Amino acid sequence: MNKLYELSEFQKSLLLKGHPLILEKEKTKQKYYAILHFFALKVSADKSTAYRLTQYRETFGILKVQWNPDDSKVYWFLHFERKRLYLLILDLFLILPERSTFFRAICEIKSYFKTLSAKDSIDDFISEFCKGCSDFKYRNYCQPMLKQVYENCTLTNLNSYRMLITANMSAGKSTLINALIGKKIVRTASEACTGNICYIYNKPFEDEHIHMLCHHDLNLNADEAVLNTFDWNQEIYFASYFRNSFSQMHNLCIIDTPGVDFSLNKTHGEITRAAIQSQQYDKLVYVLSASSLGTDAELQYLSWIAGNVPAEKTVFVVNKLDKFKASEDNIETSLENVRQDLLKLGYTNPVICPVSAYCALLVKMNQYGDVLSEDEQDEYELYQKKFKKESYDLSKFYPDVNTENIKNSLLFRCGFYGLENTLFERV
Ligand SMILES: Nc1nc2c(ncn2[C@@H]2O[C@H](COP(=O)(O)OP(=O)(O)OP(=O)(O)O)[C@@H](O)[C@H]2O)c(=O)[nH]1
Ligand SMILES: [Mg+2]
Repeated sequence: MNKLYELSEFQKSLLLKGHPLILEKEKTKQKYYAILHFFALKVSADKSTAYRLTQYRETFGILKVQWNPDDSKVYWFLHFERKRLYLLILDLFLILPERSTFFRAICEIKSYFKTLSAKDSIDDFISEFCKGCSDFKYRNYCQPMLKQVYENCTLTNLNSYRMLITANMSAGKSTLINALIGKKIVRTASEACTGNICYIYNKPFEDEHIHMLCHHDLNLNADEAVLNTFDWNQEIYFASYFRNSFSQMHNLCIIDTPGVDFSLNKTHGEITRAAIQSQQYDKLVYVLSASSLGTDAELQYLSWIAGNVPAEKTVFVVNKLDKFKASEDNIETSLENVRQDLLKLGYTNPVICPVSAYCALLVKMNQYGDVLSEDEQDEYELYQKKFKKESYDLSKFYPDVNTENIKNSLLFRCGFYGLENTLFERV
């Protein structure tokens, strides 16, 4: 991670839809925004601060800033608009890119107060708000932003859980990651696609903003156009809310890696092997494509993994099972063959999870209201029919999963709920 950005700040969510100022008069918004702008820019010339301020300005509907605060106006605001002072502190916490800049802004605010007790009361407020329990007079007024501060702080305090995804080329690593997140973030393609390590962190709540950091370039709103045109041969970091029922239990990082057997570019394999040997991760997810099981390349790489990664950290995912033809292939037999190959490599009780990652991605996109393209809609409808059939139902391979609410759901029947359960619940 680029040293300029603390991880927790990179993962911060911010949603301005319910900001208390939206309901205030035009003049009040102008004044509040000018003060916010004044303190934020006093301590940070960062691009991300400028972007956050624009978000506030647009939310408040301010076309032109008309109020220019001098020292006496700032003094008046801080002393006589008490409830807005607390809101200002919360907003600065959400806007500023590092804790140190936030505390510098607080020092600036405190310099407008003479008495020690006034300065202390600001410190008390700050030390309480991260715990979400600050009981102060204007709590109701500040609640929408207080809740966001609390949720951001909570994520930082959760245990970190890192998962590295590896496979040969085009097995569906990136699709599997998108399915875990429930959005199309990392690029997928039928030819060699991921060219370097990509880290994706979760955010505490949905704010519809994907953060992207590459070298020193931070983008707090990476839209589809950016994601589609970006050069995936560089190391890159993302943060986004994960549409995953387990994601709020951990501070998550999923690591995507290039396929190791891309014969035209040997560095892909080298990058991935180096990452597997040097990175910290709690689980390694090895993806096998059901349409090319048992190849030499597969057995070769599995053997390298067996020699380099502790068995208890490794989960095997057999992907693309939607491609099986019920008349020609047998899922049980194929999974048993995979198990036998793994036993020969020394695994005693390998965890093998059969899925269709692409189906799971479409299910989540549909469930969260994303517009599916015509092709995606067709495929989604086909999957609905396919996984209803007994021969395709992958849920039977997850007998330990508690199924009460999801028994007949497509996410369960395409194996993905069982996989998520295996990856996250038993951590
Ligand atoms: N039918 C089907 N296709 C899938 C599934 N998962 C991935 N694919 C397709 O397989 C191709 C490769 O998927 P990627 O996710 O890009 O594979 P990858 O392993 O990340 O590839 P590299 O990064 O190039 O090594 C894409 O065309 C995906 O749409 C699946 O579950 N079912
Ligand atoms: Mg990929």
